[in-house]
Amino acid sequence: MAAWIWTLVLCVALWRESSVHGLKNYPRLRLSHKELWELNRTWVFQATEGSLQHYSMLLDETRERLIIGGKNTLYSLNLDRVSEPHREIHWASSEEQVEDCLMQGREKPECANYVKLIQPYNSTHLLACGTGAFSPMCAYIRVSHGAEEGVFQLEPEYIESGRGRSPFHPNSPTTSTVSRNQLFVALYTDYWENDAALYRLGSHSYTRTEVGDRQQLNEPKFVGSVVIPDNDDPADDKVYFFFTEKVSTTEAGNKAVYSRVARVCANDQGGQRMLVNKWSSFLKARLICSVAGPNGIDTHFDELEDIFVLKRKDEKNPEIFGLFSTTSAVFKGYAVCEYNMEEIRAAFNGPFAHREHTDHHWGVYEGKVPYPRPGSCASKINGGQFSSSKGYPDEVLRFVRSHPLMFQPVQPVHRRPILLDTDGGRKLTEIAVDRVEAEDGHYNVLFIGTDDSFVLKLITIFNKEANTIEEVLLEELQVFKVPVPVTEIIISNKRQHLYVGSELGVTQVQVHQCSLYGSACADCCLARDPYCAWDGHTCSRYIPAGIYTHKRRFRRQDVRHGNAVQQCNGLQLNEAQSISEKLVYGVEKNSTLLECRARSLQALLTWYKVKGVDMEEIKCDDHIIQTPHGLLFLRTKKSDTGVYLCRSVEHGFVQTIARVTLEVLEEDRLENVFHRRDYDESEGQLRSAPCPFPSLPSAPSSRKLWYKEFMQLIGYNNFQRVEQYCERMWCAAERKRKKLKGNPSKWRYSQGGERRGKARAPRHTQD
Ligand SMILES: *[C@@H]1O[C@H](CO)[C@@H](O)[C@H](O)[C@H]1NC(C)=O
Ligand SMILES: *[C@@H]1O[C@H](CO)[C@@H](O)[C@H](O)[C@H]1NC(C)=O
Ligand SMILES: CC(=O)N[C@H]1CO[C@H](CO)[C@@H](O)[C@@H]1O
Repeated sequence: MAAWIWTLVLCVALWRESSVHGLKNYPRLRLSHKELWELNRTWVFQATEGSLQHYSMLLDETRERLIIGGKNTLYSLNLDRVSEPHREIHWASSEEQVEDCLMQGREKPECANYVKLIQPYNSTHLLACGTGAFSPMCAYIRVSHGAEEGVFQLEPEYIESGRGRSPFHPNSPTTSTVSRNQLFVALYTDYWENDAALYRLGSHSYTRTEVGDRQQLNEPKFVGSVVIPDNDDPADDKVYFFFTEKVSTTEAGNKAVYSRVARVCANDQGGQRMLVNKWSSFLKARLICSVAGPNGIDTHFDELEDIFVLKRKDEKNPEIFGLFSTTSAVFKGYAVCEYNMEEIRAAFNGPFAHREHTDHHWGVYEGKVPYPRPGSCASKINGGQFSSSKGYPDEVLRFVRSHPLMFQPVQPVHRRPILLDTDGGRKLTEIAVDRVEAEDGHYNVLFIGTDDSFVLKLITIFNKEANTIEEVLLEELQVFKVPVPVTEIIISNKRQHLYVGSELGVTQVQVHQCSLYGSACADCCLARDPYCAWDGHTCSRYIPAGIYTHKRRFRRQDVRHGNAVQQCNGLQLNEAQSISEKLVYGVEKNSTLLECRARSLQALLTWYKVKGVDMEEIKCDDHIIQTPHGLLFLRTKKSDTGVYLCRSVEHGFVQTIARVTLEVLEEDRLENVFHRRDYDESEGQLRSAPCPFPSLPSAPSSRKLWYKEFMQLIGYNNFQRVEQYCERMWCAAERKRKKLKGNPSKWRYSQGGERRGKARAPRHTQD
């Protein structure tokens, strides 16, 4: 048997294997970078090589720019099209700085200015801070203001030291946020990376964590930060920092890390006599993300990889999503946990943790808690008797210093992850979330970045009765051409675009493309994409009722169940037009492929042979096998002649997607025709396809005769079909064979990613 068939068989085996345990996590659609490109769904900004290692990004929606700080460079990209000409600022360290850096024994690539922080500063300027070749520095960048356009300039006379705002080391974890003209930064402030600190930087004052206080921060890896109001009094605004840190041996095994949320008052000025310029409100709690194991032992996901704060109309209550991984050496897995502010506040309002000695266990602090309660802010709501934390009694300051940890951890919504990935394959790196209003409620659409250039788009559905969480993997988008870790995902709700960063550049990708699911009602419903609904003609962006109320009754969508049978019953009008009809010629004793592919990778395909008014399901055996590309007859028999139906089943919805008529040509009748073929002895294959003779540059003219004979055999009135047949069968098979030989796994990857044209649209049948 020809080599390509064996490869195919092998691939089918692999494909089946993977679908056994992976079906749940199988994306419905998988789009390669090329496909995204061809669909006009993506635009790419390609940075000069290496310039986007350890970069920072700022979405500036008012000026419609995406600002990126890379190595020695700042970029300003057009938010509408990141691929359009951009503006650039070169901002490198001075020669002396680089020399000093090299003298200290640092490597050449480290001795550059990596921009680690970009934040809005005032109405005309941004603040940018970089490592400055191990000599942190900050600069002010003038940007457009009002009607001005295209301004992007560094103010050379205002370069200042960046200590406390940028770390020294390029890959040192840093996070920052801005609120009411104050900058909050979490970073390592020194050359040796010993001093981890949370900073508040106002115009004339600062507050920070105590130097070397391991109770507050113990070798933290900073992940995120956000300012969240507690109530309508701005004096009660709190800053939340998310990080992982080491925990002492008694708290949990040796070398363990925990994920934390720490909180301070945004207006914390520190104490007057004690805790001068130190937080008087620093508290922290553990973030739990775990699954219950069979024997009551939970599996904890303790390493926080990324955090996303989903803002809502109610600014006080955003939803918080954490992407976690395990720290275990044996078991690698990822989980997404969702937290609400109620639970986070409950932990901070709950009991304080206490222990007598560092090698004792943590217990509840049961003594008297001083007033005002440690961790509360100097505000009207707290009695208004302190205008600033400087007025706090010493005993409050003493208490907060000795009891920074809350006893209760923060539990996730539903008390378990909303998403689990224990496949052990690719790494998950980033998360962004969009809240989408659909016909049957609100959905949080998760975008998760991987270490191999993909963004997974999915929703999770909680079933209250069954107490289960269903993951619906809608799309898998390859946002970069070559495998590279996704290191940033920024979402613009306004534009409905994602900006995905990696060291190669930034890809802009539309969050939805409803037309891709197909134009039929069933296609649209089965997609279960909350962004999309069937509008009576096509699958399009769902616009919630109230905006275009008159349109509403045409909308069909069922995100929760994907019940196309119920939603689309009686709506499939021109079904005969939409089913793909094909005539295929097979040669007796040779292989023949009847092509059929569902757009959805989650659909199950079944083949039937039409027998009069009935039809019979095809059972695969050593003669016929079902491949991801279609039905393959290994040795076509005369009796295989007939009409075949390819049907897909998804969510109980059955539709015929292809109808293929197979005609088998007898071998001996062809004998004469084929005796002049080019034959490749080693492979038992035709070296060149017999079909498009005129287009084959190497085809000798004698072949024309050959073609004629073939045409005679098949009949001239079938000319068009024969041409199609030739094109598809011979040439495609030849091409495929070459491709398969080269890289079978690549081929497997593209399965289903190849979309079909308008030819296929479903017939609606109900079983
Ligand atoms: C993409 O855009 C190009 C140029 O605007 C257009 O010619 C092409 O048809 C578009 N492709 C799709 C799939 O919309
Ligand atoms: C913003 O800050 C920069 C740098 O300090 C300063 O030069 C500029 O005047 C400020 N702009 C406004 C409007 O205050
Ligand atoms: C027409 C054609 O392709 N015939 C081939 C059928 O398969 C046998 C065995 O592989 C070949 O020898 C024929 O050339």
